[in-house]
Amino acid sequence: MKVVVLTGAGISAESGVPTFRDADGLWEGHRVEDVATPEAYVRDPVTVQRFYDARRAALAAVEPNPAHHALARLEQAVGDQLLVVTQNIDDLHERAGSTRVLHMHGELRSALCRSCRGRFPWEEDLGDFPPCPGCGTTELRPDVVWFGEVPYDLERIVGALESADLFVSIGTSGAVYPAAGFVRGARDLGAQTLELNLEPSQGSAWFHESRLGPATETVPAWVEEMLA
Ligand code: BV8
Repeated sequence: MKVVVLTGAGISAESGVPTFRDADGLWEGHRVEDVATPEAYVRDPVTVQRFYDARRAALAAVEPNPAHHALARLEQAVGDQLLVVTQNIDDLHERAGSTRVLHMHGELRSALCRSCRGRFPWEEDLGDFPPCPGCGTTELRPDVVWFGEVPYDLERIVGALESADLFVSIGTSGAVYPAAGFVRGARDLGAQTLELNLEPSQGSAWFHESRLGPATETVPAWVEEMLA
């Protein structure tokens, strides 16, 4: 049974990582277009760097939750039959022990050089524009995929969706493409589709089954079923 799991901000919500649209649609107080587009970076690199420096530093204050740990347990049991594709830029899947994880929207703990396109593991701030370890220029930016940019690993993801028997979506609103289109693709290619979310997502109609509730309850319960 080949399983592809797509995760979004909802799986990290109970760890204390804010999800995306707070009450008035602001992203931690910023309009998305002011912090998560290449244009925003060119317009005001300092604000964008500070936004991601704050999110990178906040990783130290959060821990993986039972949903992350359950997926790591499932990988332990089924190995390369499982692939986790995450829209999240936090490192909680890996800290829970998952190794087969694709960060299609990038990672906070990585820096991308706008000059040499090198990608480097990164723990510290970028707001002081440190020199690139590869080419020495001060062109390092957060290694995240901004709106209008092409997500990472799309070929591997599409390949996995093509051979998936089961597609499971956890903690995502289904608002952002191409991730929001994966359920239709998987279903059209013959996979069973299951949604584990706090509330119905924009793509709920495409799932064979939707289980509503907090991820720390629904994900361990689903994994126990898979391992039974
Ligand atoms: C691209 C990184 C070309 C940065 C992010 C088709 C139609 C319309 C528009 C488009 C389209 N195709 C492309 C677009 C444009 C755009 C897009 O989709 N716009 C939207 C807004 C309409 N897409 C792009 O620009 C993409 N690039 O298309 O390039 C291309 C594409 C393919 C091939 C060639 C070329 C790039 C998009 C990536 C942008 N970067 N993140 C950063 O993080 O700072 S997106 C970011 O927002 C996240 O990564 C994630 O993807 C999205 C947020 O969504 P969620 O994770 O779902 O979070 P959200 O808060 O919305 O929802 C949380 C859910 O969890 C809720 O449902 C809630 O109920 C649930 N929940 C909450 N708590 C819990 C819970 N569930 C369980 N338990 C809980 N406790």
